[in-house]
Amino acid sequence: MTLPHIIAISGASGSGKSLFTETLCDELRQIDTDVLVLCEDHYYRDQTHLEMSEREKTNYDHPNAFEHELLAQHLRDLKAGKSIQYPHYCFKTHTRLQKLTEVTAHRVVVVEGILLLASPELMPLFDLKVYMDTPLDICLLRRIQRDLTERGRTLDSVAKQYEKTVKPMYHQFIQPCRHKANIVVTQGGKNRPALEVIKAHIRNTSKL
Ligand code: UZR
Ligand code: MG
Repeated sequence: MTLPHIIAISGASGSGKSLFTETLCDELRQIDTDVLVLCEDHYYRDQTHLEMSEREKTNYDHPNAFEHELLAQHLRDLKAGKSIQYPHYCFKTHTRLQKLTEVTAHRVVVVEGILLLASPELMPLFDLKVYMDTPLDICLLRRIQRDLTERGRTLDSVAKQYEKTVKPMYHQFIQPCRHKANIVVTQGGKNRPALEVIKAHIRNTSKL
């Protein structure tokens, strides 16, 4: 069994991580590359034991909000050729869903999330680290659009969360990890040359 090549796509909320990941993986599949996508968001800690008012106080932009130890275990399992069962998270209730999804080991695993490069346990597991470097005002506009339509938020709640945690934690934890990336991508998910460079790298190094 060939070990999977594990790629981290990190950057601020709204920086274009998901679009970049989706485009990259669609195109890899078109050239018959067996690729699995994992989202750091799925690994937010479960909070069913807390009241809703308590859950709303959690700092979701801090590394401690994630069960990085479980994600690290899953990546180690995939590297060992084992299947994993990853959790799912509900942004409306701030809790984990009952469902688990079982996936088998793939040749390429792409993990996307805001704080992947801030975890000392995860860092050694990544074969390639990508940082999406998108101006914060663009990230905020995207986040407003998405959170209102997909995550059941109001403009007022997005604005408050942004001031309270999203922006300060970006400066404290996300942006300082930029230098740990092998590749820094500007202009978001539609940066064609960046996609081509990463695809070529994957073809050359993952023994496909
Ligand atoms: P992405 N987040 C929530 O708003 N609620 C939750 O229950 C869990 C996470 C937000 C989180 C972070 N922060 O900025 C964002 N806040 O989800 C990360 N505040 O997700 O990378 O998909 O934007
Ligand atoms: Mg996303």
